[in-house]
Amino acid sequence: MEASRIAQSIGFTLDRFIKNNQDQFQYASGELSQLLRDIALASKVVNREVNKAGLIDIMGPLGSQNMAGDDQQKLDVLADIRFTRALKKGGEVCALISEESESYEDLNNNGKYVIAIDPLDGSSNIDVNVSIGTIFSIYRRISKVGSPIQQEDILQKGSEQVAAGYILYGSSTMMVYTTGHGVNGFTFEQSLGEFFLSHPDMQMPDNGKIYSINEGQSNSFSESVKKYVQDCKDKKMTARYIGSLVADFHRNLLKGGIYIYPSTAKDPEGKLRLMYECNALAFISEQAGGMATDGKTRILDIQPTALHQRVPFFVGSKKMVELAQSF
Ligand code: AHM
Ligand code: MG
Repeated sequence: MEASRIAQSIGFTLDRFIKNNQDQFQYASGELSQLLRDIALASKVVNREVNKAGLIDIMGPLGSQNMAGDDQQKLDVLADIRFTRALKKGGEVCALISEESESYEDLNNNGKYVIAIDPLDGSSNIDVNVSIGTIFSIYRRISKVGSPIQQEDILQKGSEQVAAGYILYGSSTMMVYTTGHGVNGFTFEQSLGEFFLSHPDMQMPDNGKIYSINEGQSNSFSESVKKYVQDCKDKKMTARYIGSLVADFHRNLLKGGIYIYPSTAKDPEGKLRLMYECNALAFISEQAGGMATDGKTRILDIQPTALHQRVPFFVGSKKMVELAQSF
């Protein structure tokens, strides 16, 4: 959709926007649209839980079960349950890969899509009222609909994503997603219970002044990463690190910047997971004019070999990521 048409849609609800743009999907049968709506719905439920997170301890003594009879769970587990339930009910997804489960889950053999999700990322920030996020990647299954799931359906390269996005639970709640036709951001209006298009056709500045990396680990960075970070300091850039990937990425998407999680002594392959953390943000960054690499290879070109595979991650403004890679 051209920029002017998108600009005219500011204020559209997410539902209406998805519907109006359904013809962009290669296989426009409405299922991918429904899947995006299912994700948005589950995210509203999770948003509600996130917002009352601080009350759980206060309300805890009332009993260990909530009104639905569920045991009270940690928020990340709860978010996993909410998304899994919504996707199971929706029926469009045949297999679900989640940070919270060792193996993938078969949802519906007649579903056309595979989804990889980190239901609630930024675990260290959950209990301290700092922004957290949900990250998702959607693929079309390769095997025949109705047949059992195959390994090839599960371990697809990021370049095969048909849609990807994140939900940021921050000072406001936002959903940002792409279906390969640019990136659009929607802000949640709490009292109406709706996401509205607030950030049409998002573009990542080509260059920026922000670098985001956990410098506490710098002793174990490679020489090249150390040099790049020193270069950022020499150029008097600004360090910003929330420790919540979605929040750090979102800020850099809007303002221009680079996010780095390199290999360290503790995590030689980096800490972040290719399938449900890096691929989605790599797809979004490229769609917004940015770039994502593991230092050598384009993230979207990496063939996954395991569900929970980790990769070093450099993502953000194109010129900054190119420069980091050149080091
Ligand atoms: P998680 O999946 O356990 O939440 O870990 C992922 C998070 C990212 O959101 C964040 O960017 C990174 O871990 C922070 O790690 P560190 O505390 O090592 O800097
Ligand atoms: Mg995570």
